[in-house]
Amino acid sequence: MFSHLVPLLTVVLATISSVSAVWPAPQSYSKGSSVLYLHQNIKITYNGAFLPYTYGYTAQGLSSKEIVQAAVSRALGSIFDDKFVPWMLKRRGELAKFEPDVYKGQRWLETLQIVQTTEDKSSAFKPLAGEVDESYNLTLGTEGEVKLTAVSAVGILRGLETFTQLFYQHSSGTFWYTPFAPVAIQDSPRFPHRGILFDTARHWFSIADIKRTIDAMAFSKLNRLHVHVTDSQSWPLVVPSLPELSEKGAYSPAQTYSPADIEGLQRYGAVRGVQVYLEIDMPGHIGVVAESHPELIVAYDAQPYYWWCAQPPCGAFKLNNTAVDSFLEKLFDDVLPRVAPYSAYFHTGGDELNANDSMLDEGIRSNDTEVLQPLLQKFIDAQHARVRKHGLTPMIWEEVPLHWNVTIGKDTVVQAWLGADSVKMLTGMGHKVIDSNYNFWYLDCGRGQWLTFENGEAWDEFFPFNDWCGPTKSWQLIYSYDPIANLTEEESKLVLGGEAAVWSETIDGATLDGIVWPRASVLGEALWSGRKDAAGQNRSQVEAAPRLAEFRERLVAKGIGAAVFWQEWCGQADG
Ligand code: CP6
Repeated sequence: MFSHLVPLLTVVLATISSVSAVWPAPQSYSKGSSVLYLHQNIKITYNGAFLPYTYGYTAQGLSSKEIVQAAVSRALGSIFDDKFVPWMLKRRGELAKFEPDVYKGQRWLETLQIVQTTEDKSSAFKPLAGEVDESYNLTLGTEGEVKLTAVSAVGILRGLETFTQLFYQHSSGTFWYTPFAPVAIQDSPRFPHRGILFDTARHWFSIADIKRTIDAMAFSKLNRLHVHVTDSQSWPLVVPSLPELSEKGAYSPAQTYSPADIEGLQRYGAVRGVQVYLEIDMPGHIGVVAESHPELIVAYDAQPYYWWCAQPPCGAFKLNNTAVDSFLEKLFDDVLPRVAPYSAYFHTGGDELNANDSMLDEGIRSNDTEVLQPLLQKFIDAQHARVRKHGLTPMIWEEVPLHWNVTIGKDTVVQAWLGADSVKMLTGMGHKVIDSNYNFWYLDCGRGQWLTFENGEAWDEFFPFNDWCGPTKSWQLIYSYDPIANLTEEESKLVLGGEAAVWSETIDGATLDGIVWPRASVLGEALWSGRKDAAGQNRSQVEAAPRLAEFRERLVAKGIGAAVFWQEWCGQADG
């Protein structure tokens, strides 16, 4: 019955012994079969000068040198501390065939020469898409000479992540080696915006959870963490000039983010080449503000919820209201200057606004889109003017221009989620776009998010699957999606990249890692390497699978609880 699977399995097994599991795949990669051992006191030079490093060193400022220094400390730490033995070759005695004989002709890698060819601009650690060149060249000669060259410090960070993936710990315990010398890698990202959307409103996540996520992102060459920090369910963001928002709106006093927490996360990301930026979703998805400012919100308690919003509780800002406007002036004047030193962007939401909400607004009393459109236009214009005034670039969900016909600036980045047609339309209109196609890149799907009921009565018989967007998006499905597949060259240029969505209705800190990893790393390869290989062919999941399996083991070695995606047997060496 399963005989059709046999050829496929054979192909998978045949590729494994030659794996060198760099993930995401570099644009160009050649390797040999000579062994080089990594010296534990390896000397590092940075632009010709000796670069001291200590394990656990963290950058204090944001100078290029400190950032490179900290990245070197982390890279060597992960090689020497993660204790990563090549798992797929150690099964059933295969390790002996793969591992070098430590008593024969050792060549040592004693110096790593790092060269950065241009000075970083002041915006280097909070870049707009395309503002920082992340490319790098990495060569390891057979005599142990190693050179990493990049245009920017962030490029050096990317190259160091690749460097760590070339090494294994020897099973004897005291040697670290690469069996792939000589190595020549030239690498650069296909898309500048490679992110994760992280919802901290449906569930609150600890700072440790978010930092661990940033670690795994940097390892996967993902570079944007979009924090969807508020929604109708909770307001964890402490705003000093409006303390009642989190006092009344957080799930508990402990489940909040202080300004210092946010700044700490932004700095943690910045030194790893991951920009952390915030979204405060409005005018919908903001019901929780009614806990402290009921006069600004409509439909918070409206029933049944599905007449007013996509998921309970509802709640939207009144669209044409001076009190709302002064509130937002105060909110933005507090939040935006705090995040601006570390973000280029601020996302003002705009998704899933339900026209019925304004029927409950005593100043409007209408759900006629002809009436609402100019009011929404004015609302968006005002918020985006505030974002720009504080030196940030606005981001927004696709419904604002596509569903509501609101005109937005050409600087604004539009986040699409409803499908490839939206990307086509938006780029056709000349907008910059990031793609979060929910049919492929929503990591929360397929988890029974919904309790379908009315008046206390369950609809179990009608909706036993209880999903908005199930089934679960497999890594293969995530891998298969090409955000530019049906676009013209002109349109493709406007696609800055994409984000995997981690909506957190059914995710908390205890289950986070296994839901996000390694699937977000698969998005990492789709956006860093691109869907197509150098020959213009779609990348093969058969080639990717063993590499991803090794990458997943490296994530686990770093303390990330990444999910398993095939049985152990599949990773065995042939022969
Ligand atoms: N929350 C917010 C959500 C979703 C969106 N916005 C969402 C909608 C549909 C699916 C999954 C998530 N939970 N604020 C849409 C962008 Cl299938």
